[in-house]
Amino acid sequence: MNDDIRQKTKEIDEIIAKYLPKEEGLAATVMQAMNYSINVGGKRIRPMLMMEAYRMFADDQGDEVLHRFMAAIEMIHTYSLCHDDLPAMDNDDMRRGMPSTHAKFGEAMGILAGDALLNYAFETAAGAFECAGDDPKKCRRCARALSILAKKAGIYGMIAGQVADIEAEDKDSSQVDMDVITFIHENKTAAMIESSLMIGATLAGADDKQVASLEKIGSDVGLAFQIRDDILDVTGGEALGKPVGSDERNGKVTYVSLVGLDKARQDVNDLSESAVAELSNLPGSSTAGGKFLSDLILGLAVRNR
Ligand code: GRG
Repeated sequence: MNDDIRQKTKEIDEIIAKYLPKEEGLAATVMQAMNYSINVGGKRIRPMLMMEAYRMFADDQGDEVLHRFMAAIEMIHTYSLCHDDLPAMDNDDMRRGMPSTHAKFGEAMGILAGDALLNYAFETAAGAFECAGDDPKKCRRCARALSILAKKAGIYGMIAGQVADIEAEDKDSSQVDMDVITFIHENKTAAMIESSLMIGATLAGADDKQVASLEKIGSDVGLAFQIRDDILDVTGGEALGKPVGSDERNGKVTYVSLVGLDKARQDVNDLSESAVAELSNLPGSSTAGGKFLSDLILGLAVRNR
């Protein structure tokens, strides 16, 4: 990790920490489980993409409105990991190199912590309207951002991808072709990455065409990110936090099992280059935010964790 990324990650951790619940009262256990699952680590890619997309289109560094959405997207991402690790889903006891939430707090609390993170994400994001005050332009941007957040995490986004992924596990492997795998990746993984970039730009006042362009960039980056994840499952990576080769052991059809390692690596490269090319057409691509984003996209293509 380079110093720039380390510094940004620290900045994001401090922003997220402002919005985490206090562990108090009779429901303190669920708050402990929420905070545990967020604080146990994570690369903070989604809030990082959001922050830099904002900075590409705005003159300022972003205020509480942006910060609330950054915290919200990480809460939704963390909820999805909490639930994905549950016995009914992937049944993983380890996440980010530590016991997963249900392994540490029990299954019921693992379910509730995920539910609570999803709900608290929207509670946190809705608080942005208070910060926008009477400014109609800011309120309109908040409303658009909230709608992107809800849609991309829901049945036309991440949940759709998870449903298709779970159903694919019970299918004969011959029925799981590239169309199915692409649908899963586009929704389970890319939707939240698209949402991060789109929300950052929306809050900064980007127009519809620019936001659509960021959606396309997010789609390419998201697909590349997931293919890289599948590659790392085969080749191993530094501090992956989960056993290597789990997809193959579980008989899972993945991008790599369909096209092979070499083509998968090439596709990660092509998708990342295409995202950077699209980014370079946007105003703001030569700002600090724009440059950071293109470096980040190229860095994610070769990530080892
Ligand atoms: C339960 C609705 C629901 C969805 C679960 C996100 C997800 C969908 C499942 C997790 C498993 C997985 C491999 C998802 C693909 C996206 C992905 C690679 C997530 C991991 O994201 P990172 O690498 O995680 O950003 P960190 O730990 O760095 O935050």
